[in-house]
Amino acid sequence: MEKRPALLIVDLQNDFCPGGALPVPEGDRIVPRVNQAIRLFERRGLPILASRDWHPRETRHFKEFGGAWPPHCVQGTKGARFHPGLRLPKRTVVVSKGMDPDEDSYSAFQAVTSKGRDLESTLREMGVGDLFICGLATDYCVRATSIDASKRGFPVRVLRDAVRGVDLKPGDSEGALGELKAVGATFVETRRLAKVLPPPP
Ligand code: VGL
Ligand code: ZN
Repeated sequence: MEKRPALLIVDLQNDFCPGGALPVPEGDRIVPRVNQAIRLFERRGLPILASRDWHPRETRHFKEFGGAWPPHCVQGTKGARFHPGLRLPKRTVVVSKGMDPDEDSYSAFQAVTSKGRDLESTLREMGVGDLFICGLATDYCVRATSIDASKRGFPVRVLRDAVRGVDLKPGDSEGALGELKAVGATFVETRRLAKVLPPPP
């Protein structure tokens, strides 16, 4: 069967947006673009997936327990919810990661569905080829997810205007985009997305 493209929205959660616990500068600005991408995939009946950072209260991922980050995206909290402006269709496949208190888990390929299924087997079962990736943060989860996707044979297309980075060190996001290019990822602007997707039925 012909492979079909899918949209993967990475960690577009309250805590990664301005006002949240680990805000990505302008993280919320991408919401209208992501919604635009969702509409295009929805109209074509193409798979839509959303990952979420989903931590226990105590994890070595947090500063308090030896990690790098302030507490964020704690399971069941408001900060862990998807941004309220995000228009996820009911059929969206949500995958969660970061539940292991001993691991950082930046990649959505370390995430599982509500039934405990991993992302890779979920994508294969849906017949996914190209993976269109958007969301937060460019220099962490978007980076790790895109590198893993490439390694596993999914051609990666980053929605260039629908990602934002933390930039703990200035230039981290630009560096990450360079790395992604080096592993074969390509970039597309949301307004050009309709041109690179198969036409709607
Ligand atoms: C992320 C920092 C800490 C991410 C998750 O999803 O990019 N970044 N935890
Ligand atoms: Zn995290």
